Amino acid sequence: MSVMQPITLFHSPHTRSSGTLALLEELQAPYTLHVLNMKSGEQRQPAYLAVNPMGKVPAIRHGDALVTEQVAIGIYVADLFPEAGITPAIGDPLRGPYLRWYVFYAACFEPAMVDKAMKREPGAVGMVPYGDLATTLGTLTAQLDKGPWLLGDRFTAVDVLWGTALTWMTSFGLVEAVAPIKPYIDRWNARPSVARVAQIDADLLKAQGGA
Ligand SMILES: N[C@@H](CCC(=O)N[C@@H](CS)C(=O)NCC(=O)O)C(=O)O
Repeated sequence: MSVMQPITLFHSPHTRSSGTLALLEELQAPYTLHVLNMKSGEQRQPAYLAVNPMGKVPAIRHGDALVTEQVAIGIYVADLFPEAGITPAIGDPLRGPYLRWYVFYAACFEPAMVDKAMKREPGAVGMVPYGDLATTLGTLTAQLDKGPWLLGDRFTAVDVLWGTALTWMTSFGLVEAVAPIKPYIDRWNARPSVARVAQIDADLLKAQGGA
Protein backbone atom coordinates (compact mmCIF):
# COMPACT_ATOMS: atom_id res chain seq x y z
CA MET A 1 0.00 0.00 0.00
CA SER A 2 1.24 3.47 -0.85
CA VAL A 3 2.35 5.82 1.90
CA MET A 4 0.43 8.43 -0.06
CA GLN A 5 -2.92 6.87 0.84
CA PRO A 6 -4.82 9.21 3.16
CA ILE A 7 -4.59 8.66 6.91
CA THR A 8 -7.71 9.22 8.97
CA LEU A 9 -7.29 9.41 12.74
CA PHE A 10 -10.37 8.59 14.80
CA HIS A 11 -9.86 11.02 17.61
CA SER A 12 -11.47 12.39 20.70
CA PRO A 13 -9.84 15.35 22.48
CA HIS A 14 -7.83 14.76 25.67
CA THR A 15 -7.63 11.01 25.25
CA ARG A 16 -5.01 8.52 24.18
CA SER A 17 -5.64 9.59 20.58
CA SER A 18 -4.14 12.99 21.45
CA GLY A 19 -0.79 11.18 21.67
CA THR A 20 -1.33 9.71 18.22
CA LEU A 21 -2.19 13.18 16.95
CA ALA A 22 1.07 14.50 18.43
CA LEU A 23 2.95 11.74 16.62
CA LEU A 24 1.33 12.62 13.29
CA GLU A 25 2.35 16.24 13.92
CA GLU A 26 5.93 15.19 14.78
CA LEU A 27 6.07 13.15 11.58
CA GLN A 28 4.56 16.02 9.57
CA ALA A 29 2.22 13.39 8.18
CA PRO A 30 -0.80 14.42 6.16
CA TYR A 31 -3.93 13.33 8.00
CA THR A 32 -7.58 14.07 8.47
CA LEU A 33 -9.42 13.81 11.76
CA HIS A 34 -12.64 11.93 12.32
CA VAL A 35 -13.68 13.43 15.64
CA LEU A 36 -15.83 11.55 18.12
CA ASN A 37 -17.79 13.19 20.88
CA MET A 38 -17.29 10.96 23.91
CA LYS A 39 -19.57 13.06 26.06
CA SER A 40 -22.46 12.00 23.86
CA GLY A 41 -21.16 8.42 23.70
CA GLU A 42 -20.43 8.50 19.96
CA GLN A 43 -17.66 5.93 20.41
CA ARG A 44 -20.27 3.38 21.52
CA GLN A 45 -22.62 3.95 18.60
CA PRO A 46 -22.86 1.36 15.78
CA ALA A 47 -21.11 3.63 13.26
CA TYR A 48 -17.90 3.70 15.31
CA LEU A 49 -18.21 0.15 16.62
CA ALA A 50 -18.06 -0.89 12.96
CA VAL A 51 -14.61 0.76 12.86
CA ASN A 52 -13.39 -0.46 16.25
CA PRO A 53 -15.63 -2.96 18.03
CA MET A 54 -13.81 -2.04 21.25
CA GLY A 55 -15.34 1.43 21.11
CA LYS A 56 -11.94 2.97 21.87
CA VAL A 57 -9.72 5.61 20.31
CA PRO A 58 -7.23 5.92 18.77
CA ALA A 59 -7.84 4.08 15.53
CA ILE A 60 -6.51 4.96 12.11
CA ARG A 61 -7.52 4.11 8.61
CA HIS A 62 -4.74 4.20 6.04
CA GLY A 63 -6.03 3.16 2.65
CA ASP A 64 -7.56 -0.26 3.28
CA ALA A 65 -5.68 -0.81 6.55
CA LEU A 66 -7.48 -0.28 9.82
CA VAL A 67 -5.16 -0.12 12.83
CA THR A 68 -6.23 0.12 16.46
CA GLU A 69 -4.20 0.15 19.72
CA GLN A 70 -2.03 3.19 20.23
CA VAL A 71 1.21 1.21 20.35
CA ALA A 72 0.52 -0.58 17.05
CA ILE A 73 -0.58 2.71 15.48
CA GLY A 74 2.57 4.46 16.71
CA ILE A 75 4.90 1.85 15.26
CA TYR A 76 2.88 1.72 12.03
CA VAL A 77 2.73 5.43 11.26
CA ALA A 78 6.32 6.13 12.36
CA ASP A 79 7.48 3.51 9.85
CA LEU A 80 5.51 5.26 7.09
CA PHE A 81 7.51 8.49 7.44
CA PRO A 82 11.19 7.62 7.95
CA GLU A 83 12.18 10.99 6.48
CA ALA A 84 11.04 12.65 9.72
CA GLY A 85 14.14 11.08 11.32
CA ILE A 86 12.41 9.79 14.45
CA THR A 87 12.01 6.13 13.41
CA PRO A 88 14.94 3.78 14.04
CA ALA A 89 14.93 1.57 10.92
CA ILE A 90 15.28 -2.21 10.82
CA GLY A 91 19.04 -2.78 11.10
CA ASP A 92 19.57 0.29 13.29
CA PRO A 93 20.93 -0.83 16.71
CA LEU A 94 18.17 1.26 18.31
CA ARG A 95 15.40 -0.67 16.55
CA GLY A 96 15.21 -3.42 19.18
CA PRO A 97 15.20 -1.07 22.20
CA TYR A 98 12.73 1.15 20.33
CA LEU A 99 10.26 -1.76 19.95
CA ARG A 100 10.97 -2.90 23.49
CA TRP A 101 9.90 0.43 24.96
CA TYR A 102 6.82 0.66 22.79
CA VAL A 103 5.69 -2.76 23.98
CA PHE A 104 6.83 -2.22 27.58
CA TYR A 105 4.30 0.58 27.70
CA ALA A 106 1.33 -1.62 26.76
CA ALA A 107 2.51 -4.85 28.36
CA CYS A 108 3.83 -3.55 31.67
CA PHE A 109 3.37 0.14 32.37
CA GLU A 110 -0.26 0.66 31.45
CA PRO A 111 -1.57 -2.45 33.25
CA ALA A 112 0.43 -1.37 36.33
CA MET A 113 -1.07 2.12 36.16
CA VAL A 114 -4.60 0.80 35.78
CA ASP A 115 -4.19 -1.53 38.78
CA LYS A 116 -2.89 1.40 40.80
CA ALA A 117 -5.67 3.75 39.68
CA MET A 118 -8.31 1.13 40.46
CA LYS A 119 -6.61 0.37 43.82
CA ARG A 120 -6.55 -3.29 42.80
CA GLU A 121 -4.28 -5.82 44.46
CA PRO A 122 -2.23 -7.02 41.47
CA GLY A 123 -1.51 -10.54 42.73
CA ALA A 124 1.63 -12.68 42.79
CA VAL A 125 4.69 -11.27 41.00
CA GLY A 126 5.04 -14.45 38.97
CA MET A 127 1.47 -14.24 37.71
CA VAL A 128 1.31 -10.52 36.89
CA PRO A 129 2.61 -9.55 33.42
CA TYR A 130 4.41 -6.52 34.83
CA GLY A 131 5.69 -8.29 37.95
CA ASP A 132 5.25 -5.46 40.42
CA LEU A 133 4.86 -1.70 40.24
CA ALA A 134 8.18 -0.83 41.91
CA THR A 135 10.19 -2.95 39.46
CA THR A 136 8.21 -1.56 36.51
CA LEU A 137 8.89 2.04 37.55
CA GLY A 138 12.49 1.25 38.49
CA THR A 139 13.12 -0.28 35.05
CA LEU A 140 11.60 2.76 33.38
CA THR A 141 13.50 5.33 35.44
CA ALA A 142 16.81 3.48 34.91
CA GLN A 143 16.19 3.83 31.18
CA LEU A 144 15.19 7.50 31.46
CA ASP A 145 18.43 8.14 33.35
CA LYS A 146 20.23 7.52 30.04
CA GLY A 147 18.43 10.66 28.74
CA PRO A 148 17.74 13.19 27.54
CA TRP A 149 15.33 10.90 25.64
CA LEU A 150 14.21 7.37 26.34
CA LEU A 151 16.76 5.85 23.97
CA GLY A 152 19.51 8.32 24.92
CA ASP A 153 20.52 11.26 22.75
CA ARG A 154 18.07 10.62 19.94
CA PHE A 155 14.43 11.71 20.13
CA THR A 156 12.30 8.97 18.58
CA ALA A 157 8.62 8.24 18.03
CA VAL A 158 8.46 6.21 21.24
CA ASP A 159 9.15 9.42 23.21
CA VAL A 160 5.81 10.74 21.95
CA LEU A 161 4.07 7.83 23.68
CA TRP A 162 6.06 8.09 26.90
CA GLY A 163 6.10 11.88 27.05
CA THR A 164 2.34 11.97 26.67
CA ALA A 165 1.66 9.10 29.06
CA LEU A 166 3.99 10.33 31.81
CA THR A 167 2.48 13.79 31.56
CA TRP A 168 -0.97 12.29 32.20
CA MET A 169 0.20 9.86 34.90
CA THR A 170 2.03 12.52 36.89
CA SER A 171 -0.95 14.86 36.61
CA PHE A 172 -3.20 12.07 37.95
CA GLY A 173 -0.76 11.54 40.84
CA LEU A 174 -0.13 7.92 39.78
CA VAL A 175 3.56 8.56 39.12
CA GLU A 176 5.68 10.94 41.18
CA ALA A 177 7.02 13.88 39.19
CA VAL A 178 10.62 13.44 40.35
CA ALA A 179 13.88 13.12 38.39
CA PRO A 180 14.36 11.71 35.81
CA ILE A 181 10.63 11.77 35.01
CA LYS A 182 10.00 15.48 35.60
CA PRO A 183 12.80 16.79 33.34
CA TYR A 184 11.79 14.25 30.70
CA ILE A 185 8.17 15.39 30.59
CA ASP A 186 9.30 19.03 30.66
CA ARG A 187 11.47 18.37 27.59
CA TRP A 188 8.56 16.63 25.88
CA ASN A 189 6.06 19.37 26.70
CA ALA A 190 8.41 22.03 25.27
CA ARG A 191 8.04 20.51 21.79
CA PRO A 192 5.93 22.49 19.29
CA SER A 193 3.76 19.43 18.49
CA VAL A 194 2.44 19.44 22.08
CA ALA A 195 1.27 23.04 21.78
CA ARG A 196 -0.32 22.31 18.40
CA VAL A 197 -2.26 19.34 19.77
CA ALA A 198 -3.31 21.32 22.86
CA GLN A 199 -4.78 23.97 20.54
CA ILE A 200 -6.51 21.43 18.29
CA ASP A 201 -8.00 19.65 21.32
CA ALA A 202 -9.10 22.92 22.95
CA ASP A 203 -10.88 23.94 19.72
CA LEU A 204 -12.53 20.52 19.41
CA LEU A 205 -13.69 20.53 23.02
CA LYS A 206 -15.15 23.98 22.53
CA ALA A 207 -16.95 22.84 19.38
CA GLN A 208 -18.30 19.88 21.36
CA GLY A 209 -19.65 22.24 23.98
CA GLY A 210 -17.06 21.39 26.65
CA ALA A 211 -14.49 23.48 28.51
N1 LIG B 1 -6.12 -0.52 24.24
C1 LIG B 1 -6.41 0.79 23.69
C2 LIG B 1 -6.98 1.65 24.79
C3 LIG B 1 -7.62 2.90 24.24
C4 LIG B 1 -8.49 3.60 25.26
O1 LIG B 1 -8.66 3.14 26.41
N2 LIG B 1 -9.06 4.72 24.82
C5 LIG B 1 -10.03 5.44 25.64
C6 LIG B 1 -9.70 6.94 25.59
S1 LIG B 1 -8.19 7.34 26.45
C7 LIG B 1 -11.40 5.30 25.02
O2 LIG B 1 -11.53 5.33 23.82
N3 LIG B 1 -12.44 5.20 25.87
C8 LIG B 1 -13.80 5.26 25.42
C9 LIG B 1 -14.67 4.20 25.98
O3 LIG B 1 -14.17 3.19 26.48
O4 LIG B 1 -15.88 4.38 25.91
C10 LIG B 1 -5.13 1.40 23.11
O5 LIG B 1 -4.05 1.06 23.57
O6 LIG B 1 -5.22 2.22 22.18
